[in-house]
Parts: sequence; structure tokens; C-alpha cells
Amino acid sequence: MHIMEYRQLDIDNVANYMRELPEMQAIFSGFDNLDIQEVGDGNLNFVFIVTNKDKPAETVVLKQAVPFLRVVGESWPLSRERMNHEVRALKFQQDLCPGLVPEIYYSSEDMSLVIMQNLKDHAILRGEIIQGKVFPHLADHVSTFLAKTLFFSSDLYLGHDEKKEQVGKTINIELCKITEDFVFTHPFEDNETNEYNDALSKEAIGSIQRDPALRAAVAEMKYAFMTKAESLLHGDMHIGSIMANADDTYVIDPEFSFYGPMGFDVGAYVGNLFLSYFSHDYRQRQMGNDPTEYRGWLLEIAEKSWVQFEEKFLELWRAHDAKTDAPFMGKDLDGSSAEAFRSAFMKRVFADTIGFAACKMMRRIVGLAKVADIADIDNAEERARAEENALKMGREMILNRDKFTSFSELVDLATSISPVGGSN
Ligand code: SR1
Ligand code: MG
Repeated sequence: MHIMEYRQLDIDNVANYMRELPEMQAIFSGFDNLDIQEVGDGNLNFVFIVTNKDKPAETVVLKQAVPFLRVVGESWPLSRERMNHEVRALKFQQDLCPGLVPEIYYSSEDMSLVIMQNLKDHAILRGEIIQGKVFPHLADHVSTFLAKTLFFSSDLYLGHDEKKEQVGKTINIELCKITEDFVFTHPFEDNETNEYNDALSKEAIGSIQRDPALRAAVAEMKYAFMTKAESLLHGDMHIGSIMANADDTYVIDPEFSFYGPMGFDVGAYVGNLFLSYFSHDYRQRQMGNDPTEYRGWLLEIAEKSWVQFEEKFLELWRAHDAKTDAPFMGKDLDGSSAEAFRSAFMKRVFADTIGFAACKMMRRIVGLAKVADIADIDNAEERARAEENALKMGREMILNRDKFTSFSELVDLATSISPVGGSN
């Protein structure tokens, strides 16, 4: 095997690197007239779009990890190991969910990079939602992705030995630590890395930093994140990790992948939709629209995504149990024990989903890494209103995470905090 020494690629040397790869020779008819753009807008890596100007259908995305956190710079070292996690997770997800994950053409551990399908007809979902676009298949596609990846990597499906081997292989110490700090710790302790909108009231910030019940609840979610090795998660399943158009949905960027609690992925996704909901009180009014329609769509999508996820997950589980000689709980002697277990299991995943969604929402308001939906609102008072609403919702969700009995109660909570028709 040819070992290549790591070097950081840039616009000037990408073409020469690619022309040596047989996998790229199979895609590109030539390497002398390439358009190469660095488009990485995430916090961690460099991303190049490479297109043959002579034949624009010949196009790929090259993503490379650098040995530091891009958003901070070389002063924050971060090993390139994260690319191995990303590639492993992409391959696992691709096998289960073709068409919902970009196709991989080439990957290199030495160079910490992956070359994959350029989703040139798709855009990052967060940006699209900020603009008020709707996606008819989003709930169906995301719920399929979540149900399949979370079920088929769990103990409900895998053999006891294989599951434990997978847990061992996918330990992702550094990126989990980022989540432990930036999702579950710093936002709630007035850490120096936090960033506050000046217009956000001290009371609102104090409501998540100085309430012992809330701090205890967040610590419980952090403990669950660190100890509940249920399934191979995406690990950063916010709406910036999804690319979509009217027909397709692709889940991208699984570098935070590790074995963790199922509700963490589901919660990240629905929590982000609630943040968008709060942002579109102002955003829809700014666009001159009655906010009811778009905000109603966001809530509908969040609810449908959970409901369809639960249905699909249970369907996979029942189908597997019907075929296997060794169901997880053993033989179901009177025919109802398996359903009792399933019902209790899904209730617990639901409570976890709510608790994790709440942490994800609150961290995006006061922590270092924001979401553009809210942080880019140009009016500080309006931004603070959306932020306070998100914090209120996050508080109620995490404190009562075991009490919600259906997703519609979360929708009711969101509309009681901020009516769907908007504030004015
Ligand atoms: C300091 S890194 C902040 C965030 O970027 C990633 O997208 C993850 O969400 C991480 O928490
Ligand atoms: Mg990312």
C-alpha cells in the first residue's frame, strides 16, 4: 500500500493531487482546466468544489480535515482523526440509506480527506429555511435516515459481540469533548467562550445558568450523552448538516459520529426546527408575509418527522423480531411483552429527544456556536425576542421532558410561547 504523507491541500495543489488518483481519472476526462473553489463554511474543515470547466458534469467535493479547529485557527489543535469517523459513518449510512447520503468516490486516511458527490443541485437546509423555502419530502426522508441508522446500529438488531466491537471502533474522544463542553457545559456556566446578544436580558440568561433544577437536568442529559452507547449517531444532526431540494434530501458531515443515545440525533434535528420557528416570527414579517403559513409548516415538519421516525423505527424492529430466532428480549410467551417493551422504549427515546433538543436550543443562544436563523436577525431587540422564546421553550422542555405524551404537546408549547401568527 502506498503511504502518502499528510499535507494540507489548497486551491493551487488540489488539481495535481487529484490527477494522480485512479478514482478521479475515472470521473474526470482531464485535469488541466478545473474550476476549484474553497467553500467550507463549517467550523472544522476545508471543503473544495472541483469542476471540469470543459465538462461541468465532471464535478466532485473534496473535504479535508486539518490538524486544528478551523473556526479558531492553529492555536486550537484538533487531530485529523475526525475524518476517519466521518468516512466510517458515511459508509455505514450510505449502505443503509442510499440516496440520503452523498456517494463516496475516494477517501484517504493518510491525507484525512474524502472525495464525494457534489450535491450541486441542492443547498444547505438552514440557508433555505432562513429564506422561507418548503421541502415536501423532508419529514419522510429524515425520518427514514434516523430510523434506519439508529435501529440497525443498535442492540435491537446487531449481535451482542458485533455491537460492542462497533462501539469500540467508533469512540470519538475529541469531537465528543467538543459537544460535552459546548452543548452541555459552557452555555450553562457563564463560560468565557459564551457570546451574548447585548439585548438579551440578564434574567433570560440567568434562567438557564442560575436555576439548580435546570442545571441538574442539563447535567443528566450530559451524563446520558456520555454513557448511553445505544446507536451509531450522526452526532451533529442540525439543519446545517442537511442538503436538500424539492425532491431530495442528503444528510452530510457526520464527523461527530459515535455510539450515543438515539434521542441526541432526533433532538438535534427537531430542536433546530423549533429555533427556526422562533426566528420566523420576525423573518416572515420582514418578508411581508403573514407568519402563520411558514411557521405552521415548520411545526408540522417537526411533528411529522418525529411521528414518522417512531413508526418507521417500530416497523423495522417488528419486522426484524418476526424473522430472528433471537429477539433482544427473548421469546414473547403471551404475545404482548414485546409490544410493552417497545412502547416503554419509545417513550424513553421521546423523553431523551426532548431533553437533548432543549440543550441544543439553549446552547445556540448563549454558547459560542450560533445558528444564523436567529443570530443573523438584523434587529437586536427582535433577535433577543426570538432568543428569549427559545430559552423559555428549552427550559420547559428539559424540566418536563418525561411528562410530554405526544409531539403535539411540544407544538402547543411552542405556540403558547410565540403564537404561530407572530407577535405583532
Ligand atoms: C466549537 S465547535 C462548535 C460546533 O460546530 C459543530 O457544527 C458542532 O455543532 C459543534 O458543537
Ligand atoms: Mg458540521
